Amino acid sequence: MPAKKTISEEKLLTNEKIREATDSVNHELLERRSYRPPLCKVFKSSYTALAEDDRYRFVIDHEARKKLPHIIQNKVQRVVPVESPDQAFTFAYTQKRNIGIVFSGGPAPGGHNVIAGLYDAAKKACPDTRVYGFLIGPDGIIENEAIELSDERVDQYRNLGGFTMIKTGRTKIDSKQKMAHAKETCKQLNLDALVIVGGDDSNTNAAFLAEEMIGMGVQVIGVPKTIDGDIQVRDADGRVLCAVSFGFHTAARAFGLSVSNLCTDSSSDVKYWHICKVMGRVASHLALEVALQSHPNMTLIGEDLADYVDQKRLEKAKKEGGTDYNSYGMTLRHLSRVICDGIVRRADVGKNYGVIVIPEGVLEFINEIQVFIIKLNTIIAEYNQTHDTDFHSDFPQLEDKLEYLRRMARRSREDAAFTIWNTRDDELFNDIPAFFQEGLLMERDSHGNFQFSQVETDKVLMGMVKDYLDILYEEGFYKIGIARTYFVKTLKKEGLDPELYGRCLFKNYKNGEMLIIKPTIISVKTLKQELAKSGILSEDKDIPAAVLKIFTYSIPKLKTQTHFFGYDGRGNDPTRFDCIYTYNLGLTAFSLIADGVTGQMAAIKNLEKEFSQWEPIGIPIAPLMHLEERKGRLELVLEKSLVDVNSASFRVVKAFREKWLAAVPGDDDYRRPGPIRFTGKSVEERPITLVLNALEG
Ligand code: FBP
Repeated sequence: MPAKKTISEEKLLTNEKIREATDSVNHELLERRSYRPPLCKVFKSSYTALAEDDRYRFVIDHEARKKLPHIIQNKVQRVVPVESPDQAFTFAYTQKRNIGIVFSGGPAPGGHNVIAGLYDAAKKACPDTRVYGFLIGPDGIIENEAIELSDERVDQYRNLGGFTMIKTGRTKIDSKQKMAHAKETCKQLNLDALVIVGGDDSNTNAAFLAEEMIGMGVQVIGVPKTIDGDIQVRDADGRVLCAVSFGFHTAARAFGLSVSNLCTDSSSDVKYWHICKVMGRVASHLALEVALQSHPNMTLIGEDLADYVDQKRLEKAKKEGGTDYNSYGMTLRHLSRVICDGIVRRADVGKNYGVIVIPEGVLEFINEIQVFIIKLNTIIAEYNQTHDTDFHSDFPQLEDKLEYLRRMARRSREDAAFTIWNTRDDELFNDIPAFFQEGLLMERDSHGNFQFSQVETDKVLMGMVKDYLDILYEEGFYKIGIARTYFVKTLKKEGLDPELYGRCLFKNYKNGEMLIIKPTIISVKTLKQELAKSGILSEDKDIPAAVLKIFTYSIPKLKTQTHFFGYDGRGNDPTRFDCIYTYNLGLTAFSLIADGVTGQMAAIKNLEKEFSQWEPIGIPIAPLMHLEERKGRLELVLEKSLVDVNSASFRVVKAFREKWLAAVPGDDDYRRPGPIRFTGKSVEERPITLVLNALEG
């Protein structure tokens, strides 16, 4: 064969086809960037005003009333069109402004469109208005690190995922000094308004900044962001004001697709259990949506576990005339048993594979772990306060930290004094694996949140699952079921009588479709004993190869693959839902600014309905705040919304548990949500949880 001609590297790189194939600007990117999201009806009007909506009530926390006096009376505002504005209105609306915007917390798909919406609306009202993007989160405000946004910069990121344009960070503006710096920055940039795009903690920041800067005339507007989906706002009467934060839909669709792909793979090569940890620091909304998207065999929902009541235990205590408080909530051990039960039942029907979805924050709902988290938060916070130093710098190694705890326990014992860490805590803590101890002792984030994303929750749970499955195997209760037809065929091939052997080997030979080896047979030795006992085989004879083959086949080997779905979904390009939602959020934020309010969160009501019914509103942030344990003390923060175990979406998932576990012979019930499609028809216009929950109003 003649030698192939090689092209020089220079020619290779200047080749038109190669340049086109490797260009970072591809067709999809251009198509995304050029998409213009539709506008909510009210934004078709050139001017918008706000109409106070008195129908909504909130139960106000006394601490919020004390700490946020200037914004606590804020009401829900509806954005309404103004068709014939008077001169004074137009003058105020179109005045030149300086507006700052910042991303705060983890990225969420759609953030760039919030900027685009705000930018477009601000420039349309007054082309001289300046929009600044603060860099790398709230640090950008504290240190006055900002860039002025331009058409080119904004156009470059329209409809694209990530927070790449101005980056993000998790700094909390929680000290007088940081607040003073933030105020100074606003003064230096002559800001009229600041938009904070963030989750519960960032909107808490927004409320405090709004309160602080009200006298300076700087308006502060929040925007509900987080893939976790835990910013959902209802008023005191349960009316939905904000059904979900932006980014949730995209992340859930991305995770749903990955989990679905694993369902396909696992049911093809039938040898792995895929353990999928799905982000959601506390709430399990993402896991719930992923379950609806892809129907994995098991999905744990943290809120459901916390709601668990051990009725048997409770009844027993009642009979003895008492109450057993340990009956409430699930322990780690019990949870591992629940998982084992699913694995064993699928194994019984020959399915030695499957997919489990575990929410990242599941441990927060397990009693004993929650106690550890709170105790350790308090210990670390108290240490830092007393010594005016940092616990983690003083005790960098796990062993140092453990020694500190040991000393505390010893002190409590020797002085017979009450301390937060006692001998029992220490003993229980020493029982857990080192990597998990390390996780529980890890540094909290700047808002005092436990960093679940860094703890190998799946490893902790699956470690316990594997241990218990070993026990179940030893006890003879964990076997792989064998199809009757396969058994009969295999034995007949060797000239053996399936009836004779079947009755001896299986516990359900009489009527089972999937045959399960008797619990007494757990080894070749016990197999031989059973055959001998039935008079089929004498002690000195070898077990027939076909029987041995069947027995070997019945021995389960649990092979797991673990996956963490989080950062990938956060970086996904937004779904059409998130693109449209966020662009309109940006427009709403500008309406709130132009109409002069502060301490409000831009939101869109009726997200669960057709787009034509979407209503841009402002939600007062201060009335949504409550006290929460952070770094060992109670702090005022925006209340997170957890999965409601009485909601339609949860009840549907619960009702389908058995069906999706599919511990029956035959096919699994996996669902293929398909890839996220930006163009063309897509059935899933919005999260399934939203659609289901809306059915109940
Ligand atoms: P936000 O609440 O800031 O949106 O972040 C949520 C989240 O994505 C969680 O799901 C996850 O636990 C956490 O961020 C991970 O944080 P980090 O990016 O600091 O690792």
